[in-house]
Amino acid sequence: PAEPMGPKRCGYVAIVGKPNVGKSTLLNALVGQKVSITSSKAQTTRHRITGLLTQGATQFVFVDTPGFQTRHGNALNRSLNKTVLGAVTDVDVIVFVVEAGSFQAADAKVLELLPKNIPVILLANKLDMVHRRAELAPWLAEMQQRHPFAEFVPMSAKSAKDIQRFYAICEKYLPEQDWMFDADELTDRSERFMAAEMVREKLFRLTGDELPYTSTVIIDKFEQEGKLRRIAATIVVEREGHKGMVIGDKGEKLKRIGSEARQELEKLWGGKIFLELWVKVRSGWADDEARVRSFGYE
Ligand code: GDP
Ligand code: K
Ligand code: MG
Repeated sequence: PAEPMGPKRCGYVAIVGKPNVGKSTLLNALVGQKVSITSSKAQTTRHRITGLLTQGATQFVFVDTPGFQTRHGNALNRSLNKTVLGAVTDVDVIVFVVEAGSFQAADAKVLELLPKNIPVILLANKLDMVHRRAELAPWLAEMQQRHPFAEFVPMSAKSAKDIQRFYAICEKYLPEQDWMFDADELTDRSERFMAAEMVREKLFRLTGDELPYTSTVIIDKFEQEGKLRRIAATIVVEREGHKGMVIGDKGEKLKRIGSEARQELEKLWGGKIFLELWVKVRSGWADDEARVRSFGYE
């Protein structure tokens, strides 16, 4: 490919905010591929996930983060918050995502944590859900009192047009320097990690409200023979009673979780997958520091 025009730029863009404001949806839209799982439930994102986009002379290193937890202080939540704090230092610009027209205590908590020496873009997401646009002006005036935001961007992470506009806004905060990743790389995460995440996404999407906060997924086996991948994973839940919710009537639920995860991973990687799922109870794992670490959390 031809050398890009102009000096190369490369920099880190951290995406932060309370749970469910659309951070991971934004990351995926910016990268143009699903690198971070999403659902309507809090705690879907539990890791710092890097999504890469190289466009023209610029390489964006977007960093998705868990939603900052302000409620329960168990070991898992403490680890999630540590991940958020670790992700906002040493970046070139921070994208603080809120729902357009709304600013609650949980948003304020996140804003408080942000380093004062890094520019912050206020991204007012889910604009498509705002019916009275006129009311956004006074809301914005209020927001500007809270922090000297570098930019204010009302948009929808689900609008391709808005995403296109966002690159130019973000780009000017990235320093002129050489790229850190290959131009075609999408994420710093492994296929093994992505497989566990995809199973967890389907688990979150297909089960009721209680389950997600106390379950996780570990990969027991990941083997590749040519284009075929053989994966075995275990869904870990906290209580015996949760096991039934994951397995479902005659195993229906578990089957569906497996088949939806498999289909999406096959599409992502372009090869066939054998995916085997197990369910295991580990009482109180989310409140056990050592277990939380052993399951791959920071
Ligand atoms: P996160 O917890 O901040 O990472 O949020 P997610 O990306 O997982 O999204 C939470 C929910 O908000 C999901 O159901 C998304 O489909 C939805 N969502 C994200 N962005 C938008 C948007 O711009 N408009 C609307 N209407 N929904 C959105
Ligand atoms: K979510
Ligand atoms: Mg997320």
